[in-house]
Amino acid sequence: MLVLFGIVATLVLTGVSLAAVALLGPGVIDGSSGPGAGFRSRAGCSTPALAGTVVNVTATDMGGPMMGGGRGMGGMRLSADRAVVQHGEVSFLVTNAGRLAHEMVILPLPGSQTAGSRVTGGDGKIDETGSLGEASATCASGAGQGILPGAAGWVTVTLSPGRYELVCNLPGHYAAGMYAQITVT
Ligand SMILES: [Cu+2]
Repeated sequence: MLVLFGIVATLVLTGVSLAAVALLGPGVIDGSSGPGAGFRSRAGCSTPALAGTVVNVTATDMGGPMMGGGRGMGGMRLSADRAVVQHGEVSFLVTNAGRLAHEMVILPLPGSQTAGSRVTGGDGKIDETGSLGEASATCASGAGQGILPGAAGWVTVTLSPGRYELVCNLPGHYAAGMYAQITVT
């Protein structure tokens, strides 16, 4: 009887814990600091017709309790739906499918440098010198305060043949894996 009671109690407690995680999880996540904190809007954006070749970029993150404090951030990705683009006018439509604010900055890759090899500074960011443009505004073109979760941002640039790196340069995000490489032919 005692054994049975113990099993039942364990099951009840487990159930309570899971329910607590399910209920409190999102609240804890949204209580974080940083760009987009407190915004839970999943409203999409009506994007305009974009000029030139359109590259769809998706920003994702795992969310979860690890994201606070800028430490232990993993599982963040920036992915493009094409790795090769013809030179000329190129539009990047960046959709934030994550739970944090993100952005996309276009940087040329010098020499044989590969994406993801830039050094992060003490502020958690990489050097953006030489940026050719960025999509970091919510439901708008160009630079802004970050693309909020569920929203999109976009930018149109003219690219010469070469290799480029798309990065999210919010603190810690590049080091957490937010970069993608594209080749312009
Ligand atoms: Cu990011």
